[in-house]
Amino acid sequence: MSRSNPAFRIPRKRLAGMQGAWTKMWDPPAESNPPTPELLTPNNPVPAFMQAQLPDDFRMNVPGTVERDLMNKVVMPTWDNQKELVFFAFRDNGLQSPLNDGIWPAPTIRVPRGVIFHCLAQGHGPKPHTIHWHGLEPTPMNDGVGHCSVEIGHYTYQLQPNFIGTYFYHCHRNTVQHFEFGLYGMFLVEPPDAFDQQDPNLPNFAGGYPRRTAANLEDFSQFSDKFVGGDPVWGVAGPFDGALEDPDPHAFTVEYDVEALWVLDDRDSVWSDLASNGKAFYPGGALTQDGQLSGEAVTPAPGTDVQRPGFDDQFPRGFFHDYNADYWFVTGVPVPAHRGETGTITSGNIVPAALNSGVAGMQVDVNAEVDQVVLVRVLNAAYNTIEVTFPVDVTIIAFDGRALGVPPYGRYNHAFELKAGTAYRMSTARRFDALIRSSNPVNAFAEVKFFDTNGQKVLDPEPLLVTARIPIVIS
Ligand SMILES: [Cu+2]
Repeated sequence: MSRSNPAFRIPRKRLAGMQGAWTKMWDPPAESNPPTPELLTPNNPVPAFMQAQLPDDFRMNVPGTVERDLMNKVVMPTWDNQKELVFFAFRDNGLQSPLNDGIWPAPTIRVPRGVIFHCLAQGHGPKPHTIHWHGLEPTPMNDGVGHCSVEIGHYTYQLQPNFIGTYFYHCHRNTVQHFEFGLYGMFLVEPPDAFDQQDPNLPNFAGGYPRRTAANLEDFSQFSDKFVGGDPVWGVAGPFDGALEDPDPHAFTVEYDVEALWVLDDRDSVWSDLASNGKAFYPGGALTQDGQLSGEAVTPAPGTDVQRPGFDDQFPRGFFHDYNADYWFVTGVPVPAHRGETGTITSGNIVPAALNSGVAGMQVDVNAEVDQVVLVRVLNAAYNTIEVTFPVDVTIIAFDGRALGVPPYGRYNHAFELKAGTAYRMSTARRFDALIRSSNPVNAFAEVKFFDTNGQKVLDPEPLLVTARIPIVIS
């Protein structure tokens, strides 16, 4: 297919005269509710789509704008009822009760490539916080890295997602604490027309499946009926008249029937126990001579302005190296295992449409039909290294939000087959997208091995802590 609707073009700005917008910003905004530089009118169709499709569950408060409230406390009993874990959850302010009571991981943001995306971030509790759009390309003020903080209050983030793929968003202040406590969610960039069709009688109903994601599957004949190619040099040596990618919105994409989200995370319940004592974490808590937490502010060096967050933080010495995971999760579903054990997550987990930008049917454990195309999106949200092993051959189509073999970076990489039983190892915050298409029934488990990376010496083996099993049923 080919489409040349000019609306699918992404207008690009010239850098001349715009250097300031691309210069790293080293100081946070001085005021608590800073204005968004160069604020445009958002044209993200998803909030209106959600309101139309989910009138009982979702209300759009600001036109075209996604909302995220930070620091909503969620307390979740562990699977063995031995502990209670505290989460610093994001909340979608448009969600109606009971879904707005606190969700972890946060509701998944889906957005078409190329739209002007706005997110109104608001906070509770001690400031400051940010939202960092991990792997995306906002301007510095909108990037949400530590020194560009949103003082709690509100700020409208503005960005334009340019590449179809799997990303996530997270608070980037005191990151090891705030990320570890669950201030994150997924951010999925879809083809430009992913939310255009709103007729539920049509097969590409915007709230269901099949959907499409970026891939180059020219060398994989098993996907030939689902794959659309494109101009391999677009944006590289080919036309570059203001469009970053081929004007065909489906160029270098593959259609998939089933989508599964694996957000792989670990928690240290002792960190959770200390959550009520903010000074145990940030800022100012200190170790006394006998190694106890004093709760007192560290005496600043002479002339030091201790009011500059991000510059003068004084963490208890070594505290954030003391991480001993004892609970594990797959997309919020507990892994019923203690250290040294193997646990299988429950079957039949479906992400509600209201927590997935109105798209119904996203799975955790995989339940598909023979010959269907299954897309598995995987994020390592643990504070440790993990290994993922599939029971069937899979095709790896993307790393870290960039589709392999797809312009403009496609010259340097390509999709590849990962054979059944081959471990795929990944560090914190990394993502990959895998396709499964089996012509035979499957009733097996993917395995996720969670390791203890912290404190390792170079070349020392990382102890295996727990193995999680994720059911994969293809019938
Ligand atoms: Cu935070």
